[in-house]
Amino acid sequence: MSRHLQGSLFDQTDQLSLGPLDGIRRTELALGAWIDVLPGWLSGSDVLFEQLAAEVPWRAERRTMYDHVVDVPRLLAFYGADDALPHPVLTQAREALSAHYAEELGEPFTTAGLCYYRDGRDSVAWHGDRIGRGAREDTMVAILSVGTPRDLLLRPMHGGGATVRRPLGHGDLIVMGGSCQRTWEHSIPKTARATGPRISIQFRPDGVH
Ligand SMILES: O=C(O)CCC(=O)C(=O)O
Repeated sequence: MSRHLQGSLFDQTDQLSLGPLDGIRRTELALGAWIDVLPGWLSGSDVLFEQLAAEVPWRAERRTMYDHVVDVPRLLAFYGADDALPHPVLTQAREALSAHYAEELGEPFTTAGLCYYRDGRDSVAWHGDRIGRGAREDTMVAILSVGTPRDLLLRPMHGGGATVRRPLGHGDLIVMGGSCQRTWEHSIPKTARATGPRISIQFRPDGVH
């Protein structure tokens, strides 16, 4: 299952470890939305990529688009609040995020959604995480990325603002917060460039999808 991953030149350790979250940098977006970004939060991230690619029970989904049924262009896995995560470092990451944002979020991160982008043809279209409470309430979605960086784009949902672009891979962390899921949307566009595989792990509080 694992596609060829060109490892990071800057992260050559096999030792998986999470850095402190104090260095995370916030960028305020318009309309009460913000993103926090911490490049290289996880060291040894190529090891985690290989393990997740090989061991997670990835699901290929299909969905109806107009009158066609099409493949969802990425592989997926979902871990509910009571499910054991596929690697202990992900449990540590979820605990560290829950502790760091406890006061601001007021509840822990509980679930983990995993997406596997096999190459540049895999993608996710513009959307906000608005199935559930994200449609009505401010919340947070924290995404840890491993493997080859791909651009995450963000834009205001109703237009009128510049698109924000953040390349994410090799252990990078982004947290989307405030009204981000309601007032902004995000995507991972396809790319024609030769691109290696990436896995994203999204931590969300209960009831946010
Ligand atoms: O892969 C990513 O970083 C974004 C994933 C995402 O937006 C989603 O699955 O809702």
